[in-house]
Amino acid sequence: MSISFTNEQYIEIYEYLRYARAFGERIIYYIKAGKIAGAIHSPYGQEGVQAGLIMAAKYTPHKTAAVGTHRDQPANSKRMGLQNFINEMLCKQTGPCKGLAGEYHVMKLDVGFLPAQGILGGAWSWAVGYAWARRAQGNPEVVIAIYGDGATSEGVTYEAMNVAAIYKLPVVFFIENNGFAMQSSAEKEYPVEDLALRAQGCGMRGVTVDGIDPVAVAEALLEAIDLAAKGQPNVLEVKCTRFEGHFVGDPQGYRDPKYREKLADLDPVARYEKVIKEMGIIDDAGLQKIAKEQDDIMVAAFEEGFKQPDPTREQALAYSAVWSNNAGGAI
Ligand SMILES: Cc1ncc(C[n+]2csc(CCOP(=O)(O)OP(=O)(O)O)c2C)c(N)n1
Repeated sequence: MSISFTNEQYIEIYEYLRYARAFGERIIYYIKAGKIAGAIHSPYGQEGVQAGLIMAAKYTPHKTAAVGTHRDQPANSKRMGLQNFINEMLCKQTGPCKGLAGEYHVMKLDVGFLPAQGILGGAWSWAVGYAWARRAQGNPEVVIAIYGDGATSEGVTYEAMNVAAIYKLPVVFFIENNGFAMQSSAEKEYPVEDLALRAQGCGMRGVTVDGIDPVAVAEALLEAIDLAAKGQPNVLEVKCTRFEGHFVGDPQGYRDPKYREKLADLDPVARYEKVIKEMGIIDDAGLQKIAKEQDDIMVAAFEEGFKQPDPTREQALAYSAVWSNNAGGAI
């Protein structure tokens, strides 16, 4: 499948980069301002991946579902609606899971958003089960199963890949490799250069692309979705850099602080700004306008979220509702 984006789409990609940047920055800001409690994980620095995910999910001709991670707030929120996502993230009654799931376990099945899994690795198995079920129902959907590099070290991920390969299920195993699993660096996590190599053991195609480049991510994912829809599940690894700690407030004692000196070169937003300016399709004023618009959208959504009602005591204690149709909607 060959893809060529229009100039409008190149600008749209920039909007998603800025949306993702604003999300990451505002998570950090609101936690530091004492407005959000809990260890939230910022996608800061991984905007190239997020923008690519958003583009591919929007422009693929195939129906998709997805499972995301604790760091994919931008892509997850685009699928389920920003206000919905933020309301759930803030554990408000008006979230898709009525504030009981929070951002980690949120699901919204009517838009194909499968629940994320607190136990790393688990959601790849239910992504495969979901792909199987939807195909058996005569309504196939390609599941974009997103995972961090750390999660790929869990055994269940290989069982899931193996089952998908044997039964030719429409799944893209999407590895968002930011070089760290909490405090463990890539060298301590796995002995291979690219995690896409892990596909070989299941006879699948495995591809690695530069996750700093949103166009590369979008193109590779569009192709991966297409293959999966044709019964060829596959692995797509996107390499990026985690700019901040594992969670907001992580002091990162395990990381040489000098890594920050390299971040300017690894910044997906700055790099893409250069690209589209050189293409002559936008100037500095245009870039600033989009950056402000996206930040305004984010601030408005958070401020609206803060005003939402908390769950009542009865609602908060209704544990079984988390797994019922009342929480995320039935298919
Ligand atoms: C089976 C299991 N082990 C450990 C944890 C604790 N834990 C939560 S997130 C995380 C790191 C995940 O790293 P990665 O998958 O690379 O995603 P990232 O946080 O870098 O985006 C760990 C170890 C867990 N949730 N489940």
